[in-house]
Amino acid sequence: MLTKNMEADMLVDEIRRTPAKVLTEEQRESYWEKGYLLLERLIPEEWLQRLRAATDEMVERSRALTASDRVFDLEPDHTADAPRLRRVTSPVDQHPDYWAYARDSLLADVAADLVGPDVAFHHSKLNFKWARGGAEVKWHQDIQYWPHTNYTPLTFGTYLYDCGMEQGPLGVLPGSHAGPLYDLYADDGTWAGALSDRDAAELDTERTVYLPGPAGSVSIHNCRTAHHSAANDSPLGRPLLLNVYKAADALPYTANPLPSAGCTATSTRCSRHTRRSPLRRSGSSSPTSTASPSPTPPSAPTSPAAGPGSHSSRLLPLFRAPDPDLIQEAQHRRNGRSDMADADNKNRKEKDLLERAQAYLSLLSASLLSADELLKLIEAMLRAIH
Ligand SMILES: O=C(O)CCC(=O)C(=O)O
Repeated sequence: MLTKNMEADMLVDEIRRTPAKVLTEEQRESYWEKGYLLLERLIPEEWLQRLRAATDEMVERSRALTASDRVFDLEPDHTADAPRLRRVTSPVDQHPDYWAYARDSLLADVAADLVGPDVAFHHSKLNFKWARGGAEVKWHQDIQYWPHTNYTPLTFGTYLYDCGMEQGPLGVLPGSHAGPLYDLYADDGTWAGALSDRDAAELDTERTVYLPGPAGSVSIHNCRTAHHSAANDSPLGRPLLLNVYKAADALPYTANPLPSAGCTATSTRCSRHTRRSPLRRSGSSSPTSTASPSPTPPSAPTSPAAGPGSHSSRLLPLFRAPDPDLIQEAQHRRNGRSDMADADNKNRKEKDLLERAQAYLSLLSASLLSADELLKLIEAMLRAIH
């Protein structure tokens, strides 16, 4: 029987066979070993200027608000004159430059270096950590928020401005991605989204590595890596743009907590299957991008003759058997959501199921998933739901 570690090693061996496009071999070995990376000054000034301008627009828009809504999460003392934004949810839906960045910047290529050539976008958010009091983020792992069929999801944090130690940079625990999955529920069974104080006290936090960096630096952490960030008591804010990607065959067990209206669940950038699963904005009738297809590796199957299922021997090692821990997590989350009685939430759930069905079908038609794998996935989903 394959153990989880053997599966992870097989996955990494598989990815190693595709030469990296952006990272050095040392960098990707370091990510696989430690569960994080910091790429200083990765993002060119041109992108930073576009992202900063978009971010200024978000702050301007927030001035008109007196309470948080589904997009803008405000600190309690937010006012029109002195805005204090905590977070913009799914910024890719709020400004085209955030989506352009998620789609066309180097990030997806870096993701491909780490999780294999077929990469999908999952969600984004813009965390501000405003000057003088921007709040601490407690220790947590990400995968419990959005359980998937494997552990390839990874978060990229782009610093739009310089971020020193005083601004509350991300802090990660090296190697924790290979350690236990922690319970992010409070003792009374409610979702806390963070380790209990008891579990956090057991972490070897002396080993924490903080990831400050100049503007344009990008931190990357695996979805199992334990991480946190301290409060920002400095006079400078810390806008951090977070984009989550995953291997295209990592499929969600649960609804996306930050579903994006603007980009469909089929927003997949596949270097081996270039253009068969095009990037598409919902509502637009044609693919918006033929740009930045990654060079097709010499051994890659490019012929349309490669029909559904023909790549399953490549994909099988990546496609794990449903993980009992994650199924349990999915059940917890389903129970947590069962009291979402209002019609709005019901519609969102239905929309999400539809999007997922579309995503699975597009993976099937792009030959990223065999019919057998699709069946296994549906069975796993049904088990998680019932
Ligand atoms: O904004 C931060 O400092 C932390 C963000 C984070 O931990 C997360 O999004 O998972």
